Amino acid sequence: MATPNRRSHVLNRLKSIDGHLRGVMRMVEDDAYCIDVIQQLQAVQGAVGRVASVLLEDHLQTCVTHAIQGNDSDERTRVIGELLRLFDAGARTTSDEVAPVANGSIPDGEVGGPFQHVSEASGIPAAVRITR
Ligand SMILES: [Cu+2]
Repeated sequence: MATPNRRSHVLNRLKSIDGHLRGVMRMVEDDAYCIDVIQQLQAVQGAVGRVASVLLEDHLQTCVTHAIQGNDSDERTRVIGELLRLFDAGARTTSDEVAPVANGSIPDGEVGGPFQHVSEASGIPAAVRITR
C-alpha cells in the first residue's frame, strides 16, 4: 500500500492526465489536425506510464521489500511471481507493438505491411514494459 503522501501525489498526476485527456477529446470534437491529436495522445500515454513507474517504485520499496525481508516464504514467492507476470505481460505487449521490417521493405503479399497496432488488452503502461 502506498503512503498517503504518495497516494495524493499519484492522484494529482492522474487528475492532471484526466484534464489533458479531456483537452484531447475537445480537440477531436473540434476536428483538430490528426497529427496534433496523436501527439497529445502520446503525451498522455507517456504521463500514464510515468504514474505507473511511480507506483511500481513505491511497490518495490514497500510491499516487495517487506516481503523479501520477512519470514513468509509463500508471500515472497507471491510478490516475485506478480512482478514476473507484470514483466512478462509488458514484454509481450512491447513485442506486439511494431514488428521490425526486414531490409527496410515490406514483404510481398502482406497487405498493409508488418506493422501491428499496440495491444490494448494487457493494459500495461509503456513505462512498465521491457524496452528492447
Ligand atoms: Cu505494493
